[in-house]
Amino acid sequence: MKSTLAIVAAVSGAAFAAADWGPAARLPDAVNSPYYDWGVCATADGNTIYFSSNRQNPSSFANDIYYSRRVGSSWTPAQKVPGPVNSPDDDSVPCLTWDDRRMYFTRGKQGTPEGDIWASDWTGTGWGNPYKIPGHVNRPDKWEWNPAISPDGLTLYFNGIEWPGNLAVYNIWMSRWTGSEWGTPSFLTTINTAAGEGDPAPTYDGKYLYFWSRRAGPPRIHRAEYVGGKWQKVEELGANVNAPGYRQTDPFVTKDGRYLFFARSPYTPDAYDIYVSRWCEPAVEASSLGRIKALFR
Ligand SMILES: [Ca+2]
Ligand SMILES: [Ca+2]
Ligand SMILES: [Ca+2]
Repeated sequence: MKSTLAIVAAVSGAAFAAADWGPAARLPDAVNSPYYDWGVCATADGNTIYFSSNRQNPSSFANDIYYSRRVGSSWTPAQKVPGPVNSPDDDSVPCLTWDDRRMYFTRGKQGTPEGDIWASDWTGTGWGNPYKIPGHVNRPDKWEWNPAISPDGLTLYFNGIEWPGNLAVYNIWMSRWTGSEWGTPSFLTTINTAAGEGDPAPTYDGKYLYFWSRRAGPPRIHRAEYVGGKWQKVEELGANVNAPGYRQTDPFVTKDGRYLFFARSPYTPDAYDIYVSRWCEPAVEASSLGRIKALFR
């Protein structure tokens, strides 16, 4: 990843590395199972994660939504979200609004062309009865997958799977809240390719949209920058996140921007686990810092 700092370093000859995502750690077995564990997001304080897993239905793709809490340096054993969020169908890929008050997720019947984005509101004591989101996002004949919500709660990003207009099976779409419903989705032309893109995740500062792309082979995590009113300047994350020989999907950056959760699976067996990486600032030498400040004056 190139950054302004890296360019400055090259110019000034200072000895430090660019800011980047650090080496990724697999979350412990309290969270991960031998089956699919993926579709991860976190609460605003970064201390509770929600994710989907098919550990109770490993022969099918009927996932449920689980949560785990960080306590110090460990994580509590993952538990299924109690109440009506989980059903006998596939309940997957949750995301939260940035005030933690609403959960969006995908619910669908395996073996049918039908999967939709649902929402559940926090009642103060638990997650309430889920409902299909109103408006023009959910098609009756296709799956809508992996919702993600903008910081203001008014833009919904998602995968339209095999949607008319796609360049690949998976591509990223967005819809804006009109005041009463989700408006007609638009295709993210500046990001999508014929290789396929998925699992959009905007950062809270509004600067980046993380997602996976197959543009360089197997799914790897990329990010686009919001410049001039468009998502563009797509770059692939480095090898700390995109490990050679693995697939990387389901990125989520915590509200404070310090942690990147994502899912990683070997090519075979196909069994995703959840990982986390921390944003690392370079160790800047005091003398170098003086030169950098001089360059920015
Ligand atoms: Ca389920
Ligand atoms: Ca649908
Ligand atoms: Ca797993």
